[in-house]
Amino acid sequence: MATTAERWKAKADALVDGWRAEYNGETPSLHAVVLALTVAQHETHCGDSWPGPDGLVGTADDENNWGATTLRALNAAERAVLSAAGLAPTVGPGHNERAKAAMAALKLSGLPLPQGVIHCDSSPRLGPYFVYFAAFPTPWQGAQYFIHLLCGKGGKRQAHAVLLDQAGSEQQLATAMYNAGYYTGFNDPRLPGGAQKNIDAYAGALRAISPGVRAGLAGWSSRPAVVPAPPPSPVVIDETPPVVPADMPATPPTGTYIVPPSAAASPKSGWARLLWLLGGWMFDLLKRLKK
Ligand SMILES: [Ca+2]
Repeated sequence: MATTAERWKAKADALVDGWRAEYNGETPSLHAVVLALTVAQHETHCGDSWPGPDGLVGTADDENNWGATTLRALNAAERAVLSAAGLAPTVGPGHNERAKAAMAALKLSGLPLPQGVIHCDSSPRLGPYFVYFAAFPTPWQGAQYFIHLLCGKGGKRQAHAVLLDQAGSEQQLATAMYNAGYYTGFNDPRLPGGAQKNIDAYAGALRAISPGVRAGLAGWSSRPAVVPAPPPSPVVIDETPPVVPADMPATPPTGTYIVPPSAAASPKSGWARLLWLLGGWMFDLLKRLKK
C-alpha cells in the first residue's frame, strides 16, 4: 500500500507525462502540477474513484479517468435501448448500480460503443442524466485528456494561463473553469448570485485540497523526459454528432462528478419536466429582454 506521499508522487509523474504528451515535451512547473492535481483529486481522486468492474485501484480494468472528463452524451439509439430497459439516471442512492446496468444493457444491445464508461451525472438545469465518461488504458493518458479539456487545445483556455502563473490561485482557476463550462455546480445560475456561489464553492473545495498535495510533493521533482516522448494517444472521440435531448449540449459539461445532496429538485419526466425546462427558458428570455 502506497503512503499518501508516494501516491502523490506517482500521480504527479503521471500528470507530467500527460502534460508532456499534450504540449510537445514541455515540463510543467511544480505550481502547475499542484493546481492540476488538486482539480483532478477533487473530481475523481485522480482516477481512483472509478476503479472499473473489479473494484480495485491499480489494476488493468481501471478507467483512469482524471477530472471526470466526459466523452459525449448518449445518442438516440442508446437512449432508446435504456428507455426500453426501463433504466433512468439517478444521482441518489444506487447511482453506480444504475450506471452499471445501463452500460450492461448497451453492451448487450450490440450497438458500437465509444471508449468510455457510463456514469450518472446531474446539473442544476437538467437534473440527472446518463453520460459517457472517457476511459483510458493508463493513468498518463487519462491525465493528458484531462489537461487537454482543462487547458484547451494548445492551452487556449484561461485555466492554462492560471496554471502557468506562479501566483495563479484556486479562486482564479475555479473562475476560469466555470466560465469555460468545465463544471456547472449545484446552484441555479439563473438566480441572483448563483454563478458566483458555484465558483466560490468549487474554489473552496480546491483550497481544502491543495495544501495536502503540496505537502505530499515535498522533495519531488519531475522525472527526466522520456526520449522519445510518449506518443500522444488521446481517446478516440466519436465525432458522430449525437442526437441529444433538446435541453442538453452535444458535449455535456465535464467534471464535478459529485452527487449533490439535494439532487433532482426538478421534475424527472414527461410533461412536467418539459414545462419546467420551458419555464427556465422563458425566465432567461425575460431577463434578457429586461436588459
Ligand atoms: Ca480495477
